[in-house]
Amino acid sequence: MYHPMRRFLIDTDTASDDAVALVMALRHPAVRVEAVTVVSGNVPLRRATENALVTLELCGAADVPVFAGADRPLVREPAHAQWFHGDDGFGNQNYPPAKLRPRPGHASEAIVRTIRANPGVELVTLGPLTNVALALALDPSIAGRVSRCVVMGGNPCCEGNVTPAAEYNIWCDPEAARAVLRSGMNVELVGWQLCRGDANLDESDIARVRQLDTKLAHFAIDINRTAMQSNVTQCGEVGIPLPDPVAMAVALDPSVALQSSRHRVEVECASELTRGMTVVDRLNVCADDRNRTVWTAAGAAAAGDATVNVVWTIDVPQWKALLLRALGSPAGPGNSTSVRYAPRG
Ligand SMILES: [Ca+2]
Repeated sequence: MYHPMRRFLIDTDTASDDAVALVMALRHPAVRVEAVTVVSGNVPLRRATENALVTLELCGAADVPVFAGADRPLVREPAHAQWFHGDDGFGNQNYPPAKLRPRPGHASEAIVRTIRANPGVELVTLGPLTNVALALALDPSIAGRVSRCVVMGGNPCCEGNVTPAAEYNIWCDPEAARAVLRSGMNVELVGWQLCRGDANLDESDIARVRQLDTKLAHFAIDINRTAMQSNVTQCGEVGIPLPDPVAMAVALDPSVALQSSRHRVEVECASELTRGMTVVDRLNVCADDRNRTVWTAAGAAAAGDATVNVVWTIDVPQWKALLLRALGSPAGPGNSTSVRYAPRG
């Protein structure tokens, strides 16, 4: 179905679940990560960049370039979530700084460059969409040059985690999210609601991960210590919540998404009450001329024909199997277990 060596570009506000998603991509034998771009989000940009570098170093992926990008949303004030992930975003594990350093240049430029150099690259976004929106502003043609863009974000047709109406990544920078969803990029939306309940790592899952007894397995559990406590506070759920790795599982193996369908999806940018809400046109009312003026008033007319592939259900055992496979591999050198690459400039 796919070329043996698929190319990924990952944008991340690297906190505890992002790091696990990075591990999954970096250790996948059929994936080459072309670049990691970092955005302000769950943690401030500097911290997120450091966390990405620590994760790459642990995976022996020193050849993967890391670029720092936006240190705040397009027009909103920054709003981090360190209460959820720990002050360092990594469960207050106090890892020493990485020896790796970010490459010069802004993440948005790196996104444009990487996509233009790798037509058909698969873009995976694990944080607010600021960097991707900035990249689209630099070069709108990149929308048509990615084969897909898997977005961890939104809460289609259900409650959110920041407000009852919105999920963090979309709420944090709704203008950026709207720009991406309207860009014509082939977006697959993996909403927060898919990453709750059974998708959490429960106690037996955590025990299975620990039993792998690899550096990566212990890292994945250790850095999510604070997030596990916060999950009880936020949702009353006992277990480690891993939204970004769930999205990465869908990215790595599309069959993890059991049910999905294409719809126009709009992001609320004007309301205080529902800022960042992902509004899904499930009944395709925008195609009905009688509704067009109403929908136009909501600002969707500018969206053209862009639709989004909304994932509604996932194969939970399959997502967890993918995770265990990634964490069970030794933290050896290279971007993959089987292929080494020359350093990149
Ligand atoms: Ca994230």
